[in-house]
Amino acid sequence: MKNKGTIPWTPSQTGFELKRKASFSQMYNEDDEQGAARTAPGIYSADGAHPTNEKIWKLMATYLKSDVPSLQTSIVNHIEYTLACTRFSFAEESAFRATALSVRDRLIESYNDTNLFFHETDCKRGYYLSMEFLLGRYLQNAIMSLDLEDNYRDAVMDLGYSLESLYEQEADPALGNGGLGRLAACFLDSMATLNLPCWGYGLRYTYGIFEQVIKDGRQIEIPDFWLSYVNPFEVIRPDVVYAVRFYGSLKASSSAEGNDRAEWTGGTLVAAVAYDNIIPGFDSFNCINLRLWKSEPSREFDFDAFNQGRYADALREKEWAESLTAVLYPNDNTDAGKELRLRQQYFFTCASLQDILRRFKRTKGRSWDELPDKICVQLNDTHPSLAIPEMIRLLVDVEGLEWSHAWNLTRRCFNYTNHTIMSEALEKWSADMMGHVLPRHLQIINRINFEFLESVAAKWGWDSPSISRMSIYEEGTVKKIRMANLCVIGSNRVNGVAAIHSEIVKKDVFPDLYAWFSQNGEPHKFINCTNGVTPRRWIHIANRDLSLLMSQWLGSDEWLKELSLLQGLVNHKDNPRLQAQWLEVKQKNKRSLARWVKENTGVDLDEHSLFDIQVKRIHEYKRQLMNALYVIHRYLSIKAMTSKERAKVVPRSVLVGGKAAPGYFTAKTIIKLFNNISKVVNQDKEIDGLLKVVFLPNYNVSNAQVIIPASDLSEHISTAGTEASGTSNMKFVMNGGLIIGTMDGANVEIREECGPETMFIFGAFEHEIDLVRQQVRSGIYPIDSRLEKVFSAIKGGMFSLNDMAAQREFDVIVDNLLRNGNGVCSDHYLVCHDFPSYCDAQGQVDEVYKDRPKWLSLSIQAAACSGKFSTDRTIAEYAAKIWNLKPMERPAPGLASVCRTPSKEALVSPLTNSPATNSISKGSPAPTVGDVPNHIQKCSK
Ligand code: NBG
Repeated sequence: MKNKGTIPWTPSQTGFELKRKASFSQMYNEDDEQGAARTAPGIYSADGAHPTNEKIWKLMATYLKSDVPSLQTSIVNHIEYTLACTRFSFAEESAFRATALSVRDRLIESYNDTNLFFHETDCKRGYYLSMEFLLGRYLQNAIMSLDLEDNYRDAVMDLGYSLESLYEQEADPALGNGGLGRLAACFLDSMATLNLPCWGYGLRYTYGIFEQVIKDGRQIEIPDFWLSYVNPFEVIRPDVVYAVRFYGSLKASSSAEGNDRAEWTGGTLVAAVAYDNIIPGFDSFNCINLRLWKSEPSREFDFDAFNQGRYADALREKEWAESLTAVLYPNDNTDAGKELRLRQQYFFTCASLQDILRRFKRTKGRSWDELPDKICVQLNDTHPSLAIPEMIRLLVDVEGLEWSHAWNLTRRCFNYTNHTIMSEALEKWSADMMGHVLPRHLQIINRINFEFLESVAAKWGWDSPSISRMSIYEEGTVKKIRMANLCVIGSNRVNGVAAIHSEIVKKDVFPDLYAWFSQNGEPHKFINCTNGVTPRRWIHIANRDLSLLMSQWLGSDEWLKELSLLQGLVNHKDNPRLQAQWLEVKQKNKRSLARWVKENTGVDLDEHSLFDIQVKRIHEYKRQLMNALYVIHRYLSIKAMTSKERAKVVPRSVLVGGKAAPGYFTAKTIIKLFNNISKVVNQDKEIDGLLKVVFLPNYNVSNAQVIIPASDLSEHISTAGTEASGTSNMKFVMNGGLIIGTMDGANVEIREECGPETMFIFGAFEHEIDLVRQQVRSGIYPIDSRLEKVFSAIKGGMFSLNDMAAQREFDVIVDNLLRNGNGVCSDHYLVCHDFPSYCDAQGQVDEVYKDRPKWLSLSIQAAACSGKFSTDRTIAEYAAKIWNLKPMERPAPGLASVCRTPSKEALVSPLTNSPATNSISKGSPAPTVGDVPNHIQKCSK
């Protein structure tokens, strides 16, 4: 992401102060040699475990300073002492790494002190378990969050580098597939910013999502070895290691309650090693953690095998262990169903839960009954669902609790978010495979299921048809375990990710479970928490000019923490001055994207054309195909026009990007179709300037930061009821792009918030879909004449580029859309049905775009009303409705002239203002946001 060119408004030049409460640039005193004072261990705790080593104490009594010379010293120190480069000659990549390490130093201090605060106040903790975190680049976000942009810019400039070009050096950590993983990353940002005592847990894949290269119009997958230059931000924890077992055998051991305890022995042990990634809050001194696990062999070599000359055998175990976290499964909204994936999932949940329980047990005198008051765990989709039986295993087999006690505690700790209604994504594991890989877990799942069904049968009878649908097991030739049912039964709350989706979850995905729990004591189990995105990354970093413009008109940048404040812009939406500035920012962003497109595809774009963008994973339900068909229609229409008619056409650049799962043939054909359309259209001199089509390669977070701010129009056109929420729709709107879309996912709520006039809505409604499909099956399915022409153009070879294989694939796609009737609905996603209304909506887009003041007014209105879609709102809802978690803002560090001191009288509890030896009695109030302890003492210099 680059911020090149002129920035329309510079706060400092106009005497405008953007003040942050948590500014690390203020953590030193110009006249003082020292940085701000750090907080003493024991200061918040009930039992006051004070430091004993005064020497260490004194050596580390203050924070690192972050003035320009201090940053420079820090950077060159890392250049020489960490990277072993010479200070006088180092490459830009080394400059990036050294800068990153200097940032990490500062993050570590805050992170340690935040942890100390959480630990000593013994607050309840939230854990977000996700197999995916699509973090995007780290450096800029960290420097921005620490409020050190100016200092770092000056510091590196003086060393001969531009901060922006250092940002470009960073690999994009892409440990996720799409929306679900990016949501998890936005959530972490908001958890830290809201000062919630939360941590994320995930896997440290050696290879993230593949890099997409387009060759001859087709997607080629290149492994993403993102660690080739190491990750300077992570902190390896060789001392935080857990053993994870696979396979093996079971021996029942006796207990008062019978056979509920088991001894699981043998099999293969793998080590899980922790890698910490510090997540800074914005305008807060809190830093939280994303702990990622890497798999390693439990012992390096099998020396016996090695000594007997079986070198390959000796290495096999190592390879086997390391393969666990080697690659992210590149599937989106589909279930891989492979044993390696099951092992990854177990490895992840086993290590995370051991870590969570270890932290819980660290406080002396704990009772297990406190567990649900001290921890809550969010399962990001079913991927971490083995955490439920794993918790029971740890409590029963390791900690010795009775089954019913363990089950009761477990159910109250877990919560499950459903992210999709695609049946192919609802994970089901073969019971045989589970029994082989995780014999104890199969046993535990059996018992959970049996007891649950027994309770249902007691009320509804064993012959109720609901029983088989509610069962965790799906009977059939291969008996399967429905992980989603396990999640619902084993969780306290179940949520969907947009209002419409949460309703579908209740009525279509889990209707029987919903009915059961509603009628049997858990009426509030199923809830909704609409997704969001973080405005820090998606406006302030991705679109700095817009961010500044918003602050300028609102008179403050408070909106970055309270996005609803953007509402204040609505009053100005028709102000010509704001409109002119708004347009200028948009044009500049379009120019940047045009440059990016030229560099990456060679295509020249007209920056004054309407930029129409659809970027997301390629999937039939998202209907990129319908977009392609419309582009062909538009192309054919322009070709058929007289020059007079052409003069009225709004020039368009249609940009489409996204990765297809490597094994998803149809999705890959759609990419090929777009690329062929692009070739044909862009080379056609006759329509030059009126239409351009580009496939944007390798869509990822960094590229999204360039792409999204440049859109005039973005496409969110899934068949109603299929897209759980979508989150890019929110990002586009915040950046002043209007939406063409269906009444699906979060589009529905965006329309509610921003006003129907800001969206171009079309297509069947969710409640109509079943009926339409029924009609299609019975043969009532007229094909629009415009679409017929498009089909004949494709079938006639207009886009084959003489590639017969491609032509056959395109034919199959068209044939499938047309194979309906006689009980068949092959156009499952109803492309043909929605096509005419889609064309009409596109026509309205052109009309509104011609009236530029009107378009700008709508664009400002939409962005101004997007406040609901900040993850700050989403996470505050999770905290209140699901986790029952309170903010725990760590007190602001003292200024340089004060220092921490371990002397008794100085140690005053932040909660009571009384000496810290006072214990925190149960029920004492948690510190509220803004409470600053009175523990900082003046140094007698
Ligand atoms: C995706 C949905 C999106 C949604 C994100 C985040 C999965 C399984 N689901 O619509 O398709 O926005 O989750 O909730 O990736």
